[in-house]
Amino acid sequence: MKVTAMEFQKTPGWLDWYAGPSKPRFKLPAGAVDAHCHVFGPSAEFQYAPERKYTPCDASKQQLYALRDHLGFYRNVVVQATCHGADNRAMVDALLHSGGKARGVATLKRSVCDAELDAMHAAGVRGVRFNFVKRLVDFTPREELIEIAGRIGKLGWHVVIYFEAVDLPELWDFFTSLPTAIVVDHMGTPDVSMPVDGPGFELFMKFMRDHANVWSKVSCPERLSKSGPPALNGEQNAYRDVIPFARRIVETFPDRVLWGTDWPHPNLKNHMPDDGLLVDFIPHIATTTELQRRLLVDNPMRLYWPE
Ligand code: 0GY
Repeated sequence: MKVTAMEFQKTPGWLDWYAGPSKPRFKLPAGAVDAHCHVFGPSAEFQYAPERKYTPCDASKQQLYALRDHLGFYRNVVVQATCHGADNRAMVDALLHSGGKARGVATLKRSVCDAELDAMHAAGVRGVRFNFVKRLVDFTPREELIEIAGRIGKLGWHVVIYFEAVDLPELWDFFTSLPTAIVVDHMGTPDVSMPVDGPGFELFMKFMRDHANVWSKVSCPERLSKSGPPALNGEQNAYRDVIPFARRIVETFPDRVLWGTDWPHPNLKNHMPDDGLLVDFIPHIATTTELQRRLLVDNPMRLYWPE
């Protein structure tokens, strides 16, 4: 009997990533790092996890690295996507084929053995992602996460956390008990229709202010914006409602911020961004060459390539 590869049907309404992105007008500093991006499959080689909450289109390492070169980045941090569960093979394969220009963030279960951790470290993994976004993952007991954080801390890795802003109060004690550096995805997903000095975002600012081990990715305007993309807004105003939030974080904590494209942009419902225009958003949130260099080069290098 002929064995055929499992075929995966994209989640209905899934938006494919944008082929043919524009060339950014903003010239990235030499050595810039795209510190948040993913690979999906390709599913014929790296199957999607049975427990996944969505089935994406494939987005390969070759396509990711072609985008890197097109946009003018030099390095990537490839973050394990939830559609692959704790099967990190696609992400690790991308690191191994990057010529040392990519590092990674894994998803782990407590069953992972030390030899697997060592192999991931050798491939370039430097962090583990704890995801609390309920539409993306099932619940993992806190004691399992604490155990994992203790183990990866010994390797010098950090914890990346992804959560919805409304859940920060409940997660606060857990987050602040973690022994490693902590990197928050997408600014803790603020509601950007609320004031930038309102209680919701003030709580996030306090989280960063009171805990010197907390970093933030000032990423995903396309996910957070309610005012919308360039086509709706005119290029100068693209994602304008996100600017005060990102700029406040960059200017208050210039040494603890990172930026990433989030390519291939999982789960966007309304529009798929042109990654070139996302790069052109950077000077709106990091307004000086000094801030841009820290955001795009110095900070990610300190965290992912400290050697
Ligand atoms: C992101 C955001 C999302 C998804 C994932 O791993 C993932 O599936 O990260 C999302 O749907 O908000 O950071 O890419």
